[in-house]
Amino acid sequence: MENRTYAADAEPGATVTVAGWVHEIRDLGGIAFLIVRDTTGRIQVKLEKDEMDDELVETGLDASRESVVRVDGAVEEEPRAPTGVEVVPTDIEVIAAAETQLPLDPSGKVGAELPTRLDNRTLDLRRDEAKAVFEIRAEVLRAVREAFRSFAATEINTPKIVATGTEGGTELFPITYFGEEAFMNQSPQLFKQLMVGSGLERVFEIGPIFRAEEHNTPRHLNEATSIDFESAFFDHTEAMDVCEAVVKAAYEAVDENCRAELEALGIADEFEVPSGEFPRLTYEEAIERINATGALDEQLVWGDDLPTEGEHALGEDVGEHYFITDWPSEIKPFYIKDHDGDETLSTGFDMMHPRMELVSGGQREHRHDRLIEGFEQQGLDPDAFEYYTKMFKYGMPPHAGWGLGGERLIMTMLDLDNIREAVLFPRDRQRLSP
Ligand code: AMO
Repeated sequence: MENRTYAADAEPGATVTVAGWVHEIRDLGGIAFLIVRDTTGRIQVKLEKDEMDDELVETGLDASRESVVRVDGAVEEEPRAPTGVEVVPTDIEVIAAAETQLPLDPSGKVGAELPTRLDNRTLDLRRDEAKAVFEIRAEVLRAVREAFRSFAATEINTPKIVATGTEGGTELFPITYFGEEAFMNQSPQLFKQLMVGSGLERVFEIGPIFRAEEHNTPRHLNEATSIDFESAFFDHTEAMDVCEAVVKAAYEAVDENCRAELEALGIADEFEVPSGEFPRLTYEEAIERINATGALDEQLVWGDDLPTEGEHALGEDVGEHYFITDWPSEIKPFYIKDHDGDETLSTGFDMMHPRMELVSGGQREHRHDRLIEGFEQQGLDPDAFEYYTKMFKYGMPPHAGWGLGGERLIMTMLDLDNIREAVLFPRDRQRLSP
């Protein structure tokens, strides 16, 4: 639309064309106000019944809520208007009329349940609160990319249709690929590792991962966004340093550039950028601390995975982002390297928010023979991964990296109850459309 002015940019004295949605009509008798909303905010359009052209006033008054309209007119100062200005119209056009029965109320006055909101995401995202989450999500991804670039990492894109899984066979979505069985990729793990042996050395990817998890929880998705990092000549501690810096960069950018969105979400005052170094607890310390809280009926012993209640108890105890390092090798994937001189202890780590796990990572096994052994120990057929293992015969440097759940980062940052709030069109057990 030529010469369109955003609501937030309308200055007194200007002649403008504004376009957006009918947010509300306030009819006070002799005078009425049409509130038009666009991506920048709202603007009041004045309708004076006795003084203005009848057809113009009627078009304005008859426009149904959420219809798309264009208004030409003069901007005047009006201290009583929500933004201190109003448009005195010379022309109003209803570009796309909305039905009077709406599936949800975009003004937010009448609340709607999450499934209704997700079924009607377009209307839902006309609400400031819902929209704010995705403005922040975009800023987080921008900041994360910038942080990776500052660490000289190259952004890559790897296949999402693959021949084999890497993160456990039960969580794979099978598909048919020209008559052959294939899968949706669970993680760019093997591809990003292959890249550290290439001339790129240090890479990152932001892309979808697919997990056929059966459980339907507020923190699991069947399609999630993974923020992956991998670097040649890094050990697990160096990978953790980058992980911490990237997460802090995301918080700092939101703190600096998303004040209006934080206000819309009602968390502007309490929003805090994590300060100081994230504590690094060993797995052994973690289970001791969980046991000491008394939160679990049974004491954890070496080799146990941390149950969700245990994670919660520890998260409350620590009270900030933290790492859990030095996991037992047997509960970490085949590609994680063991500590030199102790095959039972892995270099794997998790990075936790007090509410949940955000990241898994570690140093990788780069020695070909050991890698093959790892596959066999995990009951995987190394031959199916030959495209990957083969490259470890041609000069694969020591390397480390991690994967960060994008939605979990947003969810914990904004204190959202449900991970689905951070996805436009979530995929879960019940939801394949829209
Ligand atoms: P992992 O399987 O732990 O590790 O995944 C890494 C992070 O991705 C997020 N995540 C999910 N988020 C929402 N719904 C899901 N179903 C889901 N699954 C995972 C979590 C998790 O911490 N290849 C390794 C990473 C690495 O070692 O580099 C991996 O995929 O936040």
